[in-house]
Amino acid sequence: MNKLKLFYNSFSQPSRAVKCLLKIGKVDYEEKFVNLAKGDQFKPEVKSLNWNCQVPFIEDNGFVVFESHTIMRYIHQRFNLDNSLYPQKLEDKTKIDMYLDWHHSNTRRSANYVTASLLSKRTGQPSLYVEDLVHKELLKAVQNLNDNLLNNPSHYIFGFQKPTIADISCYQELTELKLINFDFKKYPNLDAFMNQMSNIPEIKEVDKDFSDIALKIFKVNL
Ligand SMILES: N[C@@H](CCC(=O)N[C@@H](CS)C(=O)NCC(=O)O)C(=O)O
Repeated sequence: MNKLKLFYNSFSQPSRAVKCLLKIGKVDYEEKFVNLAKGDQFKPEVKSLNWNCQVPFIEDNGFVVFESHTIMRYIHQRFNLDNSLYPQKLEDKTKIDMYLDWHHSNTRRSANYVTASLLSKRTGQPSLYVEDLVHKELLKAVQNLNDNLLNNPSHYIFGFQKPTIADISCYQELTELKLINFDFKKYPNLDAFMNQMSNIPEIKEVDKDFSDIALKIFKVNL
C-alpha cells in the first residue's frame, strides 16, 4: 500500500480544507505541490491523472478523486475517522451534506470576491463585477451563516458539538477573506466560529503555511 497523495496548493481554500482533515485524522499522506500560477495543473503528468485540472485532488493507490467535499467524505470512510467529523445518523449526515452542497454556490463566493478585489487593487480599475454581483451574494451567504447556520450555542454549523467537515470547509473558504481585511466583527456568530476554528492545532498549522505565503506574496499580515 502506498501513501495517499494530496495534490495541493496553499492558496486553494478547498486544498487547505482537505489538508486540515488529513492532519486532524492523523492520516499518513504525501503532499504534491501544484504550482497553479505556473499552470502545473495542465502539465501532461498532472492532467493524465486528473482531467479536471484543478486542486485539490488525491491519488490513493491508483484511485483518483477530485472535488474537495467528495475527497473529505472518502477520507473519512477510508481511514475510519471519528464520526463526529461526519456524523452517520441519517438526519445529521444529511445536514452536513446540505451545507456542503450549499457551500459551492454561497460561501464559495468568497473566492471570486477575493480574486476580483485583489485584481482590481492591482490594476487600479474598479470592478463592477465585484461591487454588484459577487459582493452582494457573498454578503448574503455570510449573513445566512451568521443568522442561521451558526446561530446556536456551539457556533458550529447546524449546532453540532464538535467541528465537522462542513465547518472545516467553511472556515478555510472564509479565511481567504482575511487577505482583504474583511470585518468579521460585524457578524458575531461567524466571528466566534472563526476564532474557535483557528484555535484547533492542526488548523493552526495549515493556516501558518498560508499566512507565511500571503505575507511573502501580498505583503498582508494575516
Ligand atoms: N469545487 C472544487 C473547486 C476546486 C477549485 O476551484 N480549485 C482551484 C483552486 S481553489 C483551482 O485548481 N484552480 C486552477 C484552475 O482552475 O486552473 C473543490 O471543492 O475542490
